[in-house]
Amino acid sequence: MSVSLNETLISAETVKQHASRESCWIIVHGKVYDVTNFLDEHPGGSKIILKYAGRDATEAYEPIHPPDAITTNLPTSKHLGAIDPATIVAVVKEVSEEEKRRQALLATRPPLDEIVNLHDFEAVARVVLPEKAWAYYSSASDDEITIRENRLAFQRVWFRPRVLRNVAHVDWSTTILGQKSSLPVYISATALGKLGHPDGELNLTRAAGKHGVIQMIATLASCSFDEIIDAGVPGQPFFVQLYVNRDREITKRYVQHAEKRGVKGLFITVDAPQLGRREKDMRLKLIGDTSGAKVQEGQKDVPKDQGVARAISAFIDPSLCWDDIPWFRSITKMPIILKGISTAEDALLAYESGVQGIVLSNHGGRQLDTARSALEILVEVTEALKKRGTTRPFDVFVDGGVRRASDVLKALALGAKAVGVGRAFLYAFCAYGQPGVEKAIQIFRDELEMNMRLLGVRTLSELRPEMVDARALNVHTGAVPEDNLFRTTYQPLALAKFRDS
Ligand code: PPY
Repeated sequence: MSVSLNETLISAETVKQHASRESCWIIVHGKVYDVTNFLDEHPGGSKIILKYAGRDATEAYEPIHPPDAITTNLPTSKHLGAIDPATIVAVVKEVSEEEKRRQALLATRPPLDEIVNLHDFEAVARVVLPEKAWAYYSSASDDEITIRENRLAFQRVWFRPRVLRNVAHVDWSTTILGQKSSLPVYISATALGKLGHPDGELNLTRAAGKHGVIQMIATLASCSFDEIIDAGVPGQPFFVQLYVNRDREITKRYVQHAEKRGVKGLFITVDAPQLGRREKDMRLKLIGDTSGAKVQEGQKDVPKDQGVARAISAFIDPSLCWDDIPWFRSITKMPIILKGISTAEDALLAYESGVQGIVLSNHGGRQLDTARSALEILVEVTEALKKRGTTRPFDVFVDGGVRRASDVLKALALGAKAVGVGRAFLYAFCAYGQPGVEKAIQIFRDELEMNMRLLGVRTLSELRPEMVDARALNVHTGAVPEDNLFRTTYQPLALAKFRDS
């Protein structure tokens, strides 16, 4: 905690006297803020702030806000000063039973060199993550059909390998939006990284910088945008994912700041005008709330069963539409990519709108349930774009369910430029920090090398649609061998629970 010379010092006792809806002060990172007028504006609702009224809220604040969220959202007149260090009574924190259990599990996790595939990270993360973090990260919408289909779709595509092609040397490097990438894979945006690891998204940044992989920074990352960029090595390329704010000035500032800091691509999320209902997340929030103290009756607040994500998504603008694209073009020169396209019709509209590319995505199965997999959409999009005839560069990316280099090669053979991987990298750092992410990158390399040799391609440009048989892709029935690793990590949805009597 740093206190500057001319800063007002406020005693802990004084802060404690402002512990109500009428006057609500909180401490975050050693600074005292008056959040009384902000209570009803807080995207997560007032209740959670009131729980920390008159005391230090840093621990609750940290995982779900970038460090500068409070300073940028509160007028400076509400920045009251620094907490007087002499008045802080050391709080001996009781380690919760869950935390003790977690620490014990972390100590017995498999050593990193026993991790051989990306499913392993998920299996470890599921055990060592705090319950809320696992619920938030792993959940998908409604019956979670799409999240499972995302995996299954890859298994409905079969390889048609070529042989005797001298594959002594294979090279899987590529360029993505003009940026060199050591893999045809980029790290896709996932939010709230500090729920799962104290360093949050910086684990991704450091590993990506070391291994020449591109990271897409999430609007709702736990680490601030600048913290992430500053953690990069000189010249490290980044993309940024954008949730469009109802207040377009905020969006404009964010986008232009990203461009100024050298970000190489703007990925606008277009599949989330409202956040999907993720029941694992919602249920846990419900249980948590009923055991907590009733802070305030009858207050204007977010419904208590919304889950972590829905609670903080109110700022996202549901009125975003095709007519807005020229405005985005007018505020930035970064390539614009629309993330969350699900049909050939919209792919063509995107092309006509002048953007530089699209991500075929169902948001990791977290938005419209029973939406199709990106791979299935890819086939119709590639065909539609070919039929139309494109006369300028227009890149098609896919994401969702990628766990193997073979998945990546199938997508590239069917016309994708590169593939986004979100959860697998997230689970890698939740389980093992930065070394986990590095290991995940290494696994992609090893699998790419083997699969490219066995498929008979030396460079990614040698991949052809004829190298896969995708005829079964849009057949949504039929038996296929079971993916046992995925099946054992997949946590089935839970039904309503009786209260303990
Ligand atoms: C998601 O959870 O799917 C996200 O895209 C991130 C997010 C987190 C919180 C609110 C809205 C979106």
